[in-house]
Amino acid sequence: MLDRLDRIEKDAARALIAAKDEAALQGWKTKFLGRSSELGEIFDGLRELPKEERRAVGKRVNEVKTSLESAHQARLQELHHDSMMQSLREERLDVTLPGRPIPRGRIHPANQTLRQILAIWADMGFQVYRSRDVETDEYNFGLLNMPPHHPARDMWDTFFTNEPGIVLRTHTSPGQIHVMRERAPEPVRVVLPGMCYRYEQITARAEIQFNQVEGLAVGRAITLADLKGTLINFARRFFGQGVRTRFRADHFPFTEPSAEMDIECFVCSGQGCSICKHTGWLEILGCGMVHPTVLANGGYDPEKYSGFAFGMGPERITMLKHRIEDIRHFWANDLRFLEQF
Ligand code: FA5
Repeated sequence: MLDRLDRIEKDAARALIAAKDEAALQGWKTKFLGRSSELGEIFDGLRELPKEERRAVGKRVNEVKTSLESAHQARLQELHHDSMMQSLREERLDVTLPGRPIPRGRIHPANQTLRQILAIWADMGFQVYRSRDVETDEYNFGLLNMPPHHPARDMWDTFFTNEPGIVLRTHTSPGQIHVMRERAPEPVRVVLPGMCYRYEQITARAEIQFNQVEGLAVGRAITLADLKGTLINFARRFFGQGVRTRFRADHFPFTEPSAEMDIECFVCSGQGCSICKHTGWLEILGCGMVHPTVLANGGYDPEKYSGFAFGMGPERITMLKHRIEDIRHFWANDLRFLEQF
């Protein structure tokens, strides 16, 4: 029996060296130390041995068991250590290496201005109203006091679609009718931002696609003084408190009277330069008192209600602000341009 125990010990030692991973080690443990192992069998049979033999075998079997258990523990630690060393070797990480810069996106300069403009109007109590890009001829022109064949339609070179009577809006003004028809007879104070489309010759100042921000206020006893005061307030908030402004009479079929608003050229401080075409002034928007016919088309009685409206171009304003010489930069997607903002 003692020889048998010596043999078990030797076999186990040999097999332990061959166990190269934790799964193999677990198999080894079951085989040599498990309940149905040879050693377990000897333990179970101890009671049947003659008394004098039982002592010696009992002592030896306990020795072998303890020695196998500590050998197993040592081997387990060895395997853990090996696998840790291996992962340290394979997953080496140099934490002192400089990081790779992640390219950061930016808000498009036109949208930066658009957001700034809308934030100011929101602060002044104007709600943002989104209106559609594709319009009917009636809304883009007719309801704005330009019936078919009205010569003023020529002010807006239009993209017509294959669908008769459907156009790409040439300005945000048709949104005025949508808002009024939705809100009448309640008072209105809204701004309408969005893309406009014109079949124009593309030049340094004119694109075929550009943003406008329309404004509309309708209520009782709104006057030209309200229009001027509100727009001057906006110009001061946008361009700075000291900005000088002026209004020039103009014509739009949907406003009466109509005007254009200029700010003093900030490049030459009104002295005259190439940016302001030597006038000392820069045009920033068109405006006027809503025409009675347009008020009526919107559902308001022009005898009781009045209102003002305006339309400005964020790209042109951005050009003035950042002295951008060509509007084509806006949609050319040239990173050298965009990264400057
Ligand atoms: C209009 O479109 C009127 N609907 C504005 C208006 C609204 C007047 C309400 C009265 C009451 P105008 O065509 O001038 O007006 O355009 C207004 C602004 O849009 C211009 O001042 C300019 O900033 C911008 N804009 C016009 N055409 C272009 C273009 N081709 N490219 C870039 N911006 C343009």
